[in-house]
Amino acid sequence: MMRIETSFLAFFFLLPLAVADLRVGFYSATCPKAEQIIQQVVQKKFSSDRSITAALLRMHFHDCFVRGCDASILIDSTKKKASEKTAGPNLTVRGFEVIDEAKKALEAACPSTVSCADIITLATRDSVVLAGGPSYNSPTGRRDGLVSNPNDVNLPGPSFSVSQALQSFTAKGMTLNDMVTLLGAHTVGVAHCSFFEDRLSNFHGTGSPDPSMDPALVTKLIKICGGPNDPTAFLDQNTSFAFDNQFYNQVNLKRGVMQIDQELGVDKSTAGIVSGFASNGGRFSQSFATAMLKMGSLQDGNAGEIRKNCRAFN
Ligand code: HEM
Ligand SMILES: *[C@@H]1O[C@H](CO)[C@@H](O)[C@H](O)[C@H]1NC(C)=O
Ligand SMILES: CC(=O)N[C@H]1CO[C@H](CO)[C@@H](O)[C@@H]1O
Repeated sequence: MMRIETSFLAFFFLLPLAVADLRVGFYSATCPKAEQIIQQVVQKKFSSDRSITAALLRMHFHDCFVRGCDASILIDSTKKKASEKTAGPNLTVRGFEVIDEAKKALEAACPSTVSCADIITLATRDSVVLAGGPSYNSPTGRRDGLVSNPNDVNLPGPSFSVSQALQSFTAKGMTLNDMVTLLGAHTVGVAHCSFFEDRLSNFHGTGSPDPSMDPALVTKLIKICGGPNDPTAFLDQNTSFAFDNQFYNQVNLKRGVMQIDQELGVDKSTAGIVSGFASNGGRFSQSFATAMLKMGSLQDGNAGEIRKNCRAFN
């Protein structure tokens, strides 16, 4: 009895202090048009550049996996202090201008009310719908973090095995199924050759390409990567701009571009999940919405602020 009461008290009093209270419609009284304003900015951007879906998905992932979803990824470095943006894996995160545009419109409508962390979350959600992905209600009420440190950035790499990658996900309370599902975001977007070139020839010192890649894809990618300035290739070689389950179908055809993607089809622990999603797009959509909500709820426990400018602390 004593123990139950103690843990009940701990739950009741410590939890609300530790994490922001996320709920659907957090801004319905304080900024009723917030979600609509964000959706309109994303829609406008999408109509001229469909690659914004990929940009925002990756930004959201990188934000949430470093200190929780707190917009730490948006902070610009200053002469005095480097931010997360200067860490290696940031290199090619993009889409910052869309967040800026939404923030500007929101500050005009309801100053100092809507967090940059919620803008990333909602803009990502909306961009996925525009690309044909699932629509879901997203809880809001995140606060913007007060720290952005390149040394905190410890993200999985493109040549990781399934078990290596899984360690970063389980460290965040996410499961193998969550990881395979979220990697389905690689159904849109591109990767620079430097992230997969090791697979195209002399893979692991063998003198040959990665045997788990379709030889026709090897030939195609060698051609693409022969260009100057680290070119890019689509992660989903079939429906590159559609948010669908084709990524998994491509993996089953040995057409995963990055090693981690193809590993999902090779590893015994994940191959079945890949086949399930490849054959059932509805199941993938549903699983994706659930996993995105889970990723979007990652918090590091510090209250934070509502930034006026997403690129700088107040
Ligand atoms: C084991 C986990 C993951 C690894 C190792 C990984 C690695 C990478 C790498 C190396 C790139 C290429 C970046 C570039 O060349 O610019 C990339 C792109 C991308 N990633 Fe991941 N990723 C992982 C998980 C995720 C998750 C969880 C999401 C979102 C839910 C995501 C969404 C994306 C998207 C959409 C792109 C394309 C970005 C663009 O077109 O600009 N990734 N990823
Ligand atoms: C490409 O995607 C379409 C639409 O989902 C699908 O019907 C087709 O089988 C796919 N083609 C290949 C070669 O995977
Ligand atoms: C957008 C951005 O700030 N990218 C930075 C990523 O990190 C490299 C160095 O590690 C910087 O040169 C980029 O400016």
